[in-house]
Amino acid sequence: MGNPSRLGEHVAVEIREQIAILSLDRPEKRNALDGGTVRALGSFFEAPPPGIAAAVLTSSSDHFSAGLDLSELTTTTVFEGVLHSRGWHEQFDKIQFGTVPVVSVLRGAVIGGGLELAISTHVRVAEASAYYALPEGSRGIFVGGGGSMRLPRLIGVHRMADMMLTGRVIDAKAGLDLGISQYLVDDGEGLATAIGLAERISQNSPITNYAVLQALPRIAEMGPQEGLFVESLVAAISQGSDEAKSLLEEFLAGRAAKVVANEGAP
Ligand code: 1HE
Repeated sequence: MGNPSRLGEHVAVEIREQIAILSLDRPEKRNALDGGTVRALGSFFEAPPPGIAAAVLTSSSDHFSAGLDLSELTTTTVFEGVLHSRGWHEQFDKIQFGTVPVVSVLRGAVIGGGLELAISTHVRVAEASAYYALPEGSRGIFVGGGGSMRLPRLIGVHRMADMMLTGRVIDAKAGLDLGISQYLVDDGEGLATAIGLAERISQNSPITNYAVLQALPRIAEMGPQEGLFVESLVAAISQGSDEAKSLLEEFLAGRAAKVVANEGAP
């Protein structure tokens, strides 16, 4: 059974066996992200409860997040603005480069800092209602939660520039085609889909999941020869684990699941 509790003021947490379900829960402000919420998310992923193998990040309402709580920037100095943004970087890095794979459920507004949070997660399931925008240009600000580093890697600098310059809103289908989400489901089906994916992820060998979170994004940033060498090291470390040996033996003895065509199709 679950045990809902809270993480800071605006995040509900439920633990279901090996899966942690975190719900942004500030519907009256469309899940606008204040400093306390960003820090609470980072603290959770910096030191997940023992036994948690995967997490789901969702929303308790119709919107994932309207982005930065704009009321926080009205009196900040330039230097405070730098520290504010650096704080988001630190917390979102704890998600992307943590130990627990995170599946997010995107619906309604996924805007500004909400989009930056979403793309710090590893697998994104969009419901049909999801839409993505970067209205920073119209607010006189710039992305500050890692968007200029993460989003161009997903959709390209030119598309991000278009979103910021023109205020273009990307719908859920276009977001799937661009890679903002990896899955697109009907409204109301996101959470069940995400939990199913998290359960599947939690059955993997922990060392493989760790390598996917820690090694894969780093290798992708390396030159080809450096990347290939590091890949060999990570492959050797993973295959050397006792768990890998027993999983390989299970397959060879005909006791492990086979790959099934079309399994997990979006
Ligand atoms: C907010 C915020 C917010 C809503 N900060 N309070 N993000 C934006 O520029 C998006 C701004 N929000 C919107 O465009 C709309 O609110 C929505 C499309 C998301 C939803 O519209 P709607 O009609 O359902 O709700 P609403 O009436 O606009 O908002 C409900 C309340 O939430 C209202 O407050 P109230 O006291 O009048 O009830 C809004 O003021 C409040 N609210 N969004 C603060 N974002 C690390 S850098 C990242 C930089 C960014 O994220 S820039 C993008 C910011």
